[in-house]
Amino acid sequence: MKKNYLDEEEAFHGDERKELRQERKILSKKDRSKYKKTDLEKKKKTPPKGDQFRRGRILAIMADGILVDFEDELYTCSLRGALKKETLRSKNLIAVGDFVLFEPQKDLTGSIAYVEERHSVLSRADQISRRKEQLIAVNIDQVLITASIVSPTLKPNLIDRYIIAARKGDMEPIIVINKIDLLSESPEEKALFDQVIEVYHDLKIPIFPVSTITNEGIDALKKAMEKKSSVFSGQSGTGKSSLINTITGSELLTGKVVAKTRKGSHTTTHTHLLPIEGEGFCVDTPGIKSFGIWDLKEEEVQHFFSEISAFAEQCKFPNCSHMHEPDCAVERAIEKGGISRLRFDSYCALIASLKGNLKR
Ligand SMILES: Nc1nc2c(ncn2[C@@H]2O[C@H](COP(=O)(O)OP(=O)(O)OP(=O)(O)O)[C@@H](O)[C@H]2O)c(=O)[nH]1
Ligand SMILES: [Mg+2]
Ligand SMILES: [Zn+2]
Repeated sequence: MKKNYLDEEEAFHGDERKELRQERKILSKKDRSKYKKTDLEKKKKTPPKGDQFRRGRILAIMADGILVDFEDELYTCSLRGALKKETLRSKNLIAVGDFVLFEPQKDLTGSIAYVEERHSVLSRADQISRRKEQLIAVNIDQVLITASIVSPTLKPNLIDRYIIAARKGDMEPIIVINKIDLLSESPEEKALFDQVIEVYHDLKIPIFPVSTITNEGIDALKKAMEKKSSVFSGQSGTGKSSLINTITGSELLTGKVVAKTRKGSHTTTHTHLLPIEGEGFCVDTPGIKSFGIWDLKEEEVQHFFSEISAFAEQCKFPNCSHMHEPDCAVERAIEKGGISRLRFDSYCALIASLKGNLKR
């Protein structure tokens, strides 16, 4: 049986139940943990001094250690005990893309003593408990939200969730529609493709139609990645690893899309960072099934759907949910085409999923 893509991370970060127990214990000792937390934060701001430390970047987190790059030499590192205690609040303390101070050994192992402050964070709500933030990659400039129309079938919902996660984490969202070579066969799918292009074009979110088979659009995408750090995210099978191979000439493993279900086979099992030509980096991530946005409140959602909030000002009720109230300007705009049905469906699904979370 194929290993679940999260297994490697789980193996590294330890038993979920144990973590939850520890978290509960900490919450019950609120005052002490508050004291402890500020203490740790203070410690975090002052990097350790000494000639033994080197500044490296985390390329990958594997079951057997953290891969740190220092001047093109790769070190397999562990975390110092003092740092480990902090993992109790977020699921993982360190992430791919982190800059760290570590003490290297001659056998290319090392221990990480300090994690630098991050300028951006891509994270999700932890899949199992939803009560922890799971870091995907950090210190990244842009999220390349990778989708395909036909195989796998498009999930507009997922695109909109990634856009919000990117903006919350201080990154630019960019949409990549891969496998456009498959479009010519179906007029319906072509119509959906045209609609998607128009929707995000109107929202001024860059969108790149590409194909690794015909190489259409690849040069334009390459240009957008120059001198930037980019993370490829999206469903399994959309071609994230294939795109990275095409762009960097690397030989990452790629996998088949199951014909019957049109779903990818979770080929990439862990997140890793690699350099690209012309001073940039890119990060490959495992395809995901669902994406919960970390720390998103229901009342915040509308703010991330600018076209909906623009019309909402004209609704009769200031707290209109746009789902059943009379005299709703959003409803009118959907009918007249001012708001796309795709986006409104995403909006409703997101609100519904947040309500579901609250109940639990
Ligand atoms: N027709 C077509 N197939 C493509 C294209 N790009 C990638 N593929 C195929 O799509 C399948 C999945 O590609 P991957 O690169 O493994 O997809 P991924 O997004 O990395 O998937 P995970 O690692 O499972 O998340 C492979 O069989 C690729 O050959 C494309 O532009 N057109
Ligand atoms: Mg992959
Ligand atoms: Zn309304």
